[in-house]
Amino acid sequence: MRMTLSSLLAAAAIAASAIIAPASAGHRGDCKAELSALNPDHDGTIDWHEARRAAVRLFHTLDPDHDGTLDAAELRGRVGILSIARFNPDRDRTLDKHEFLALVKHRFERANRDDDGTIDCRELNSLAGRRLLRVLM
Ligand SMILES: [Ca+2]
Ligand SMILES: [Ca+2]
Ligand SMILES: [Ca+2]
Repeated sequence: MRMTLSSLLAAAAIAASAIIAPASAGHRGDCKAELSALNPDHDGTIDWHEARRAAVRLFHTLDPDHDGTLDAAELRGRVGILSIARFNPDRDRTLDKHEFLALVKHRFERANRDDDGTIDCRELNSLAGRRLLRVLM
């Protein structure tokens, strides 16, 4: 039995797809870009007022059909289906602005380890901080 050209090409394609690009290293230790985008008063930390404003802006960016809700497709890569279910008390499979902000607030509080009301660079670089960032920008 001999391999056809197409089966060789298929095998090559499978081999190529197995090579996974290295995940981006992120901005470890340096959050200048995030802080300058999210922190208009330049005090080096993000307070809830600043986070909420960024979240509202993101909500409108992610909602191109302007129906006032975000579905799983619009939230892809930012909010998983389990989180959507958890912050969706009306069970309509979408998050309206009020529900979305409740989720953002929850992530903000998780990221704010020292409970001082603001997120500093170190907190932003934590796992909880990266999760917060995904719903801010
Ligand atoms: Ca600030
Ligand atoms: Ca809902
Ligand atoms: Ca803090």
